[in-house]
Amino acid sequence: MSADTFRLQKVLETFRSSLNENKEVYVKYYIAGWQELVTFMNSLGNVFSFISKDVVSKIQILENFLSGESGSHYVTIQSMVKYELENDLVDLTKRGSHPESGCRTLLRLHRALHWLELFLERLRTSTEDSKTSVMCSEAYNESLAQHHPWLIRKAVGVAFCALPGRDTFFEVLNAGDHAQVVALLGESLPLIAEVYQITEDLYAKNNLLELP
Ligand code: 1PX
Repeated sequence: MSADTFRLQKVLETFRSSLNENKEVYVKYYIAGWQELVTFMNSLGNVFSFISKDVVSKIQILENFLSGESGSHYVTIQSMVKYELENDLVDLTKRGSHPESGCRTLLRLHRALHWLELFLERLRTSTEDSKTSVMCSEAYNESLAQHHPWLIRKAVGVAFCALPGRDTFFEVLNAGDHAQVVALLGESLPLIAEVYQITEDLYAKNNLLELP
């Protein structure tokens, strides 16, 4: 199997590696998890490329910080938030001199992680007649949609209609038969939920949940 073949297992592993014993989240593995999901989305077809382009550009922004001269401050989400806030590197109320801070960029991925959690939980508990497009859009309406303008919501709705059916979807997840995928999802979801919750609490504590 080539290195760029998507496997659900790899997503799980990267999110697992992203948490250290102090419950800090490593930016490097967090974005590696997203990179894996982008590979998956690309395999679903061109309708999704406007979504993966946006994710790729956000991964790139964070990677640039990580490999830049202040890179040591960007090792964990916790150190990034502390560093950017202490040095006034975040536009807090409207976009100004720091339109692409690490904090606001990661917040977009963080909100999308919530969508992923809700969607995968639906997939895990779905039955034969469940529709992926319905599961996706329900999860979307409960999470990301609240942060997207009308035009994006429309475009996303169109993309959802192009999703493969449940059986094919299970197959492209590339993690064995249905029962194995369901088991792996059961294992992955608490991890994803934990990474999400730690980030959510950190952002809430610092009043960063509505960054422009
Ligand atoms: C285990 C496999 C499950 C499926 C994995 C698929 C991963 C999907 C990841 C979607 C990530 C979307 C990130 C969106 C970030 C965002 O909100 N960006 C917007 C705001 O950014 P800005 O810099 O302007 O403040 C931006 O405007 C968004 C543009 C593109 C639309 C994003 C739509 C997200 C829909 C989520 C559902 C994806 C369905 C994938 C099919 C499985």
